[in-house]
Amino acid sequence: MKITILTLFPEMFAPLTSSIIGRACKEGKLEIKIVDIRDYTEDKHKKCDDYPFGGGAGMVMMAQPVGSAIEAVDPDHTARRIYLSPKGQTFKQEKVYELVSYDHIVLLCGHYEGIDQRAIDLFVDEELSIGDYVLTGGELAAMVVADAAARYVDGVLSPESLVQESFSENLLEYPHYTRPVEYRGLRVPEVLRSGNHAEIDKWRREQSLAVTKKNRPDLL
Ligand code: 4GY
Repeated sequence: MKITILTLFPEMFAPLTSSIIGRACKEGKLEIKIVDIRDYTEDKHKKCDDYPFGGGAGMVMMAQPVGSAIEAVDPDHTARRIYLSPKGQTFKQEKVYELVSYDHIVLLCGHYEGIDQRAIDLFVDEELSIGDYVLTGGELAAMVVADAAARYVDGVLSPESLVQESFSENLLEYPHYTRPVEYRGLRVPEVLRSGNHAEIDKWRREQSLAVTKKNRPDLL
């Protein structure tokens, strides 16, 4: 899978070169390409934003650099082109499964007040929001989408890590414990040290149900 990220702030994506995602890229399982929209402006001063028609605060990203950048990275429009914005449909796990079915996804990051609507109308397939809050730019949202998709690419995570998720589908996860057995007076639940796997499964299921009921009753 290839993920291309279009942004005016490429330096914000340094975190994707480390950790699990960074390793997957180095091993060739995943390709993440960060592209600077500014490299595609036709303005002699490399300008990529301008004042909004109709007035108001802030600046608007110009259609030309955005359009040229998208056409350069996906000339035959074979990629799924996604704009990150609070106006989009909410990004959920089902969308993660859909995205990993594409060979190439392009994540477009807006900044300032947003992107000239004509670039979105002409070049974008869908608009996604990672949640109901406003960020200073789409970069953090693009990282969320890239990270969530990357963990389903073959060989990025161990198969065991992914099996557990589908097993407990639509419930929140049970609590996890590791050594030591006692930390500041709190002991690991006895059942987890019993070796009785039927009892352990039952306890974990009960814990999942309890935390879901408390924090996310809408999921039940
Ligand atoms: N929420 N989900 C989000 C965001 C910032 C103005 C367009 C979000 O995805 N993106 O808050 N983005 C805005 C800032 C330009 C992007």
